[in-house]
Amino acid sequence: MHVDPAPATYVGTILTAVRAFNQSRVGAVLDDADGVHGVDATIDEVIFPSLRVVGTFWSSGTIDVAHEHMLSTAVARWVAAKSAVLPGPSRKGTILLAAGPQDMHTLALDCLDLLLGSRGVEVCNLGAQTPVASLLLAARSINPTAVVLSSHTPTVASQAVRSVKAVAEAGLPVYFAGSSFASQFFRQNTPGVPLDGTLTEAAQMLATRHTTPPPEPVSQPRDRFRQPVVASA
Ligand code: B12
Repeated sequence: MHVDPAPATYVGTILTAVRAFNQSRVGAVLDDADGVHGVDATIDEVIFPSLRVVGTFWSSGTIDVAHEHMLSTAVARWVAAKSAVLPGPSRKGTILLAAGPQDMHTLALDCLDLLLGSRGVEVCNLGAQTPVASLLLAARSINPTAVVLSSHTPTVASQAVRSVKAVAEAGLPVYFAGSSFASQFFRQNTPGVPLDGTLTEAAQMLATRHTTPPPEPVSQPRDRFRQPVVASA
């Protein structure tokens, strides 16, 4: 009997590929995981755990920063390829995404972008190191239904908090995510709503709360007048 591997199994395979600098293998493993478990689980249960392990190994000196860079590039390529073949948005409302003014960590934002896109949500993703003034400029221009600000570098968290405050002062619903906001000090000084759960939960919540589905197709007039089928004797 064939049993599909659990999502966690792919993490070990990715780590082996990362150690061997086998970038194409990382992409192939993500394709396999996606084929079996779908894009939501691939992001939450394969990509994120792999990033955490590689981040921990890098900070403890077990692997080189080159390994971390290689995994980051492989993930970015995979997410971009998946995003490129999505159909256009079908829901009403645009979600604006941005990293903090000093923050180069964009992978989680790109993954959220993909998960929102796969739900038919229009996204405007400003990416890394978005200055506060530029974030407000984009917000004024597209009038988003919600803004998500991410930051993963606690040393630059105060700048990210400033972005969140500026968006809240502009009267827009604002969410924040990433390890920079783990500290209670920042949480107490940050308006907005934390996204602490999985990316799938965040995408689902943003889609349902801040965007609306396309209108239901109008029922076919022919159906209304269709005669009930009478069984013949
Ligand atoms: C990839 C990576 C990089 C890449 C980023 C590439 C890219 N395009 O994104 C590069 C190489 C550029 C990089 C640079 C740096 N990095 Co780095 N990086 C990482 C790594 C491995 C993954 C980051 C990530 O995407 N995390 C996403 C997930 C995996 O993080 P998480 O905290 O578990 O997420 C949970 C929640 O917070 C939430 N969440 C998190 N993000 C988001 C986003 C959204 C939208 C939502 C809804 C939810 C959500 O979901 C998860 C729960 O289910 C992390 C390791 C780690 N554990 O995060 C280090 C890490 C964040 N980096 C770190 C550091 C120190 C740096 C540098 C300062 C290194 C240096 N000396 O130059 C620079 C900072 C540059 C800058 N100014 O921003 C440290 C931060 C240390 C700390 N906490 O104090 C970490 C934790 C590594 C470590 N273990 O030490 N990094």
